[in-house]
Amino acid sequence: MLHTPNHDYRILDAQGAAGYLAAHPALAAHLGGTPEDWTCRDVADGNLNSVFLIDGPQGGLCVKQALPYVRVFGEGWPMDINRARFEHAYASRVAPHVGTLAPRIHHFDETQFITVMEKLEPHIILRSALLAGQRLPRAATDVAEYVARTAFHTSNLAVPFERKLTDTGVFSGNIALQRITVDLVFTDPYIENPRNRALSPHLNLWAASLREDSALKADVARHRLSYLCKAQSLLHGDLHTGSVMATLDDTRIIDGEFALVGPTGFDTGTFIAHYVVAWFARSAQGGSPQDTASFRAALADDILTFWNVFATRFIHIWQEWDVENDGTPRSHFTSDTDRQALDAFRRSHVDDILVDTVAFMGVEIIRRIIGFAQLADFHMISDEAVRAKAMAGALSFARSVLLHLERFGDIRALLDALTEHDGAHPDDPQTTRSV
Ligand code: SR1
Ligand code: MG
Repeated sequence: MLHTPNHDYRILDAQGAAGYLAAHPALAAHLGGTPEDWTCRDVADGNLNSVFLIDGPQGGLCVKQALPYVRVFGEGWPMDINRARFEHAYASRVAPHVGTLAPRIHHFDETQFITVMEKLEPHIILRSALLAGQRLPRAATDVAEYVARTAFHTSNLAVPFERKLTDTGVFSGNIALQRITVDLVFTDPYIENPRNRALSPHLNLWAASLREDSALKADVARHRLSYLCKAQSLLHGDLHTGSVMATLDDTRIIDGEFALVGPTGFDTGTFIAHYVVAWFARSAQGGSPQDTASFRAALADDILTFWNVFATRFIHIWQEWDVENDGTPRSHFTSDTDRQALDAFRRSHVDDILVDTVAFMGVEIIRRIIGFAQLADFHMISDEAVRAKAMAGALSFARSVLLHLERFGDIRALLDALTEHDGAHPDDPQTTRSV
């Protein structure tokens, strides 16, 4: 039996979504005409929610509803629909800082857990673009800008701790989705769990090798604790290439339902992880060797750009910030020497975020191959043996990075390591452990 949060809650279908808009005159006015003139499409693509696009003679809208279960699994996996409230709270909290890097929200319904937002057109999901071999070079820069702004402005570097703790209080209520992350990202891939979907039998040895890797599990424990305890800034919490819609010259970040106050590197690391996955999957997606090499070079460039823009913009925003905060009180930094010391601290702070970024990237890659939530990047490869080889390369890279974090204080070292793991073999997980 389906547990719903209130008696009025109704799950929408495409017709219901159009009817919902028709019942709200301000929203219906966006579409123009009458409901008979409208077309409605179910475009749900993610794991959790319903999403509909409704077009009318004058415009379109996107209607998103939180379902009380995991959409791609069914009613057997209930899921708290209050996530929609946290997604809305997140969008509202970051809106003053991100401008048009997020879609415009027109309406939020606390009873039906429905968000009505701007229909993004002709934007496409960044992952779909990358899968089609299409480069959207602005995306990496824009997402870096988005993370730099949200991370800085929601941190103790920008605001009094009272404001920061208020955010922490609000988003610490997003318990159900933090539980998903703790389980699916940090825990399940290193145990036997029926939810795991490692490609069998090809990756059985890899899955066993991860379960038996004590050093790796201790490292992952450190990063899991960091996710739970390191309250640096408000995070998107699920910032992968499916959470970005873009054109050649416009980028929007969507889907902040996993929001929490946590380590900034979780957002940057998750985003980079999905470029790395695209890099490893590329060789098995059927292009010519030249196409593969040039697309991979572009992906590596995007990773470099993403990190460099994030680091530069984060420091610049911080340098320009002339408002009292509790992280770096102005009374401590008055002389030239003080200011030089502060600049050195800024650089070391961003260096620390890079260490976290690389670690969370590694954890995210592993869970996307061994765990429940898999990726089209690999699943579009129909030959399972070929798919397994591409996955083994990514696993080898991710594990090596996690075991040797000290080698990756520079983003270029990370990019250089990609090719070292490209030929990793699915049957031989141990050989690549020390690379
Ligand atoms: C049960 S939800 C699985 C995954 O989908 C979301 O996009 C998050 O990445 C989550 O881990
Ligand atoms: Mg999502």
